[in-house]
Amino acid sequence: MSPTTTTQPGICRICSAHCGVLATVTDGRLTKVTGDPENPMFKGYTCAKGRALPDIHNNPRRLLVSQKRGTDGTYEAIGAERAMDEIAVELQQLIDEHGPRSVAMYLGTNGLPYPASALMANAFIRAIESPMFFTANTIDQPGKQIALAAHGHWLGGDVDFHTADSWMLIGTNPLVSKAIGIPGQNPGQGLRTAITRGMQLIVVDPRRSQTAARAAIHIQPRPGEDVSIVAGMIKIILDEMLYDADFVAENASGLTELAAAVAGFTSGYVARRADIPERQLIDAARLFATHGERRGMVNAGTGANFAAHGSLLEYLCLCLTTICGRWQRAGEPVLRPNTLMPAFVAKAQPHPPYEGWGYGEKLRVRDLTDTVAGMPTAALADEILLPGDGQVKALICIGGNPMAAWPDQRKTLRALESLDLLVTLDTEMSLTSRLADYVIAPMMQMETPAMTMGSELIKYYTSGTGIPAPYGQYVPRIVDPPPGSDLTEEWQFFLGLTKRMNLDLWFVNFFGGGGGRFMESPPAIINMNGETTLTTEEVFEQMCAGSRIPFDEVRRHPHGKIYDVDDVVAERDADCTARLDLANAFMIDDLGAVLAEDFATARADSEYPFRLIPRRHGSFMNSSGTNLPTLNRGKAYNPAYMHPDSIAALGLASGDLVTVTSPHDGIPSVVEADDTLRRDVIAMHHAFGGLPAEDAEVLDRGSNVGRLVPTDVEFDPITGLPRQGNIPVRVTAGA
Ligand SMILES: Nc1nc2c(c(=O)[nH]1)N[C@H]1C(S)=C(S)[C@@H](COP(=O)(O)OP(=O)(O)OC[C@H]3O[C@@H](n4cnc5c(=O)[nH]c(N)nc54)[C@H](O)[C@@H]3O)O[C@H]1N2
Ligand SMILES: Nc1nc2c(c(=O)[nH]1)N[C@H]1C(S)=C(S)[C@@H](COP(=O)(O)OP(=O)(O)OC[C@H]3O[C@@H](n4cnc5c(=O)[nH]c(N)nc54)[C@H](O)[C@@H]3O)O[C@H]1N2
Ligand code: SF4
Ligand SMILES: [Mo]
Repeated sequence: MSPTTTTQPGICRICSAHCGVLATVTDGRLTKVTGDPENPMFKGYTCAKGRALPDIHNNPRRLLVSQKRGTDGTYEAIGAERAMDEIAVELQQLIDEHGPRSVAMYLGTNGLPYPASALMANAFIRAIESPMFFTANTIDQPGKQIALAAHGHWLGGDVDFHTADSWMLIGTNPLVSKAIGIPGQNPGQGLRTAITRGMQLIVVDPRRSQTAARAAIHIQPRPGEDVSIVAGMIKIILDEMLYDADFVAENASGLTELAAAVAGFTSGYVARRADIPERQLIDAARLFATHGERRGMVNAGTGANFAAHGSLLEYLCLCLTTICGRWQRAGEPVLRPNTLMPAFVAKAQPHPPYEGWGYGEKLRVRDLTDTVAGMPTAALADEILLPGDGQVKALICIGGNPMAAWPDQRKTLRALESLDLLVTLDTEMSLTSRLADYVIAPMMQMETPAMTMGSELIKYYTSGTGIPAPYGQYVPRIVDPPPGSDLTEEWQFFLGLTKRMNLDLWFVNFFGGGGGRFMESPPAIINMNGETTLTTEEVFEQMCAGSRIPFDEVRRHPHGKIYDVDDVVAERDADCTARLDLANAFMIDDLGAVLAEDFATARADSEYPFRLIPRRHGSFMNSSGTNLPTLNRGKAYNPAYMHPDSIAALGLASGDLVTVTSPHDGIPSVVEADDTLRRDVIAMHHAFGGLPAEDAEVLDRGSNVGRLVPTDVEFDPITGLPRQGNIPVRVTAGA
């Protein structure tokens, strides 16, 4: 019999680009994923991760049935419904005995592909009235939302990269990460076109990254000096009167205080501190402020955010953008009008600053609180370990991998092992699943209906993200779950618990983090009580109620469509008095603290002569996919990349086993020559490695960078984000 083959449009949601793809199913198996030339937004573009979706689906390590841990530590299969019965009983017991705060939830990066899952998980935790809802956001770049709260937003939205004259990227490599700045929809092509058009790119990165290699100016500083660099650029732009005085007079307050606060960051001082040519800093400031029609923005990424003072860095990026007047103005097109989310009126005016932290649930450690960025994930292990009222006893992890990705791996291990109940929803026996009482096996990307709402929503978290067009796509399930499997859609797991626990379940139709504060129409509340026969498509319909383009219309265009939304930014309201704040008291204080740092002594620490910085792997999304031979090409570890001269100076050779030691802990690794790095820097991909006892398997698993990071030594006092980058380390021979 000849095989039956169908090919139809799908959406890859491994990263926030949400590429429209073509998925081929042969005899009930996903066999091929390629770009979709008929997709008007992506025009056939995909990356290696998207094209590996068949291997990801058919991965022999994939869980096809949920697992339950026995008393001897081994796992056996359990039906999803049965697992829900047991988990509901255990959760109820914990809540009765210890209160709702004893149950916590953690949503990781694989919440993104399944918009109904994040929403329903959040609805569940609210239904049990636990405040302990955590996401990966607070170990990512929570300073972005903190900065927006402190500075205020521009209601006209972002400037378009595709028409900009200059752009500055700090500690981000969007050609690989597709995360920010250069729109993630074929960023290589987008950047090429922009440069041909005459756009001048400035990149600040201790590594000559793929993006930095294309820059007009690549500043290659010591890691962790981004605050000084941006403060120095602001000073030059103010001193030389290159800023947009009219825009500032009308829309901002605090210019005098900002000028005073950056006064100490002279170009000579910044050059010495960051170890960069003074001339380059001046050139970069002038270029950014004056090139062409003076359009373009500045965005920072994980590299810059992890190196301490992330909230301040993000705040200064907003200040630089604002003093140069780099926001979309009245009469210009709205860059990211919603499609599957509600229409809104973009206006050329500020939304004033608002309270961003210090409210809501208090953590029992480090004076941390809930914030606009969410609860501080770096403190969740402490909340599990610390006895007493409010102690967390149960954790539900959705599409996240704490053992691979949280800071302080040993502490995380102690915490997870001490839980009364650990449940993961994961496609495989991840490092975290291996400690879980129950592992719920979910359906995967092409087995579930999909839509692009997530790629619209992301713009509310920070500027420089999201699909820059009125684009939308919906696709139904493309392939059935494998024969013999017992898989659940994640949102149904939460609905299942809710029913068993007799809870009132309602959800807001999109899940907006801090950004929800400046959406025009409040999210609709949908009551899910008594729903028993709902499909994912129906949940999506509810989520899209009130969308700018009706869900039905989007559904009619399986290859995705860019809609003819002819929206321009409206004039400011006559009575608008709101102002963007250039001198938030916390931020100005923190800038003073940076200036007061004794940077020379900190650097002269001969015990830890290198600084370890993060970088993303082109083939993997964090810990996902690292065990797939098609993606890892036989190298399943994360090397310690070093400049060849530095390797030689240590008497080592590329490929040697080494130990990388920070003041907190040590990990094994393998050195690999990389001449794109500064000589005083080591770069490693995070989220690799096994459990601490498995260090000998470094060549098969890599090693865990998070183990080098303490959570309670240097951390952002608002978000709890520890210093996950610019980590002082030494490298010694032998693992
Ligand atoms: N030292 C250091 N630490 C870091 C970082 C760093 O650069 N350096 N980066 C930080 C950042 S930015 C982030 S976002 C976090 C990431 O933190 P996490 O989100 O916690 O980590 P991931 O590795 O992305 O976890 C993804 C999990 O989802 C599972 N998975 C894969 N596909 C699916 C699916 O379809 N459904 C479900 N349910 N699960 C699936 C994978 O098996 C894996 O266990 O880590 C942070 N930690
Ligand atoms: N292929 C792939 N794509 C991904 C991911 C992935 O794992 N793989 N992860 C996704 C996630 S969860 C996120 S949060 C985003 C992250 O997206 P990005 O923030 O763009 O992450 P990277 O690509 O690692 O780029 C960070 C850059 O910062 C530089 N850097 C390190 N330290 C410093 C410093 O102190 N100062 C400065 N100026 N630069 C520094 C590094 O050299 C690196 O080039 O990517 C997303 N996309
Ligand atoms: S860029 Fe992101 S969404 Fe597009 S194919 Fe690659 S992983 Fe998938
Ligand atoms: Mo992230």
